[in-house]
Amino acid sequence: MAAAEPIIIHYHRDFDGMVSAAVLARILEQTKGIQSTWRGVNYDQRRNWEGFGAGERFAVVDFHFHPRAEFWFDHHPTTFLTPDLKRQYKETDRWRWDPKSPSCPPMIIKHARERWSYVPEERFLDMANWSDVVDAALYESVEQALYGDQPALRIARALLAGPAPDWSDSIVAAMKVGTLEEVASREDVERCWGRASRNRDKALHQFPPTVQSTDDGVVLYDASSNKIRRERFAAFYHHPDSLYAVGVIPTRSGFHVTAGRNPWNIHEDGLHLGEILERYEGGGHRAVGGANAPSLQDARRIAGEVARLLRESLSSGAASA
Ligand SMILES: [Mn+2]
Repeated sequence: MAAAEPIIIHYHRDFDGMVSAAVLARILEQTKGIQSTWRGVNYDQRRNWEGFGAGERFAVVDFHFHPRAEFWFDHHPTTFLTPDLKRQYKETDRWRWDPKSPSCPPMIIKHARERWSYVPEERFLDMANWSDVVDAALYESVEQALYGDQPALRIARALLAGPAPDWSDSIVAAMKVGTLEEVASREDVERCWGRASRNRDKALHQFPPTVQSTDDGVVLYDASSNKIRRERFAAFYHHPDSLYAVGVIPTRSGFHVTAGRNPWNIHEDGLHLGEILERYEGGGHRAVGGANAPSLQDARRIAGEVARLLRESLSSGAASA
């Protein structure tokens, strides 16, 4: 009998997506004798999602549900692109969705344990734990998020300055066979990490002048200039006592308003940022929200309104307490 055709694992190109691909590739090989190759997916490929992977044998991890995927695992609440796709999903021996999982690799390992009698390797359990930290931003402190030196955090930062999109495929290959320490000490990872670290330092340095106000624990900033580098937690690094940050940032498709809760200074009755941003045709989760604006002027107005709303709610909460 001819060997079965290898399967292509399409993975979300970020730390937990890459670990997911490596873990699944190894598990399929070990438990089912299936060989695989892998490739990163990007959001543009959603446009013809129905035709995605036509004629190939494939799996999808940490990305949208696809009914033709032979194996599929995801934890994103927004995984189903249409109600019809949602109807086609049910948990099976080959598919699993767990929107409560902080990242994707732990659910793949759990599934393989329960359904395929898989006994996980220690290094994959380590990668799965770090995937939760990185994907759900469960860092101990803002200092760890920005300067954490553990192998997983070095790799995650290196990914921010990768040389080409398909570079991640070789990192997945390394994750499939090695430990985080081994992957982090690759020469190309070290080089990208160095570049990404310099970018971080520049971004942190450039942030303070973008701040417009910090009243009532809400940092409002305007980083719309494309000369400003962005670092996700800059506001909370410079303003550790703040509760929220709301800002304007440039994207490839125009200006974006982003709002985030300070993960290291959480107060009890936080507002739902995703719901607030829905009023501006955006969305998100409780702790992070965003919306695209038709113009820079609109983006600035929306950011100002969101900041005002947060401040009003915080100061009325304090008054009634
Ligand atoms: Mn991911």
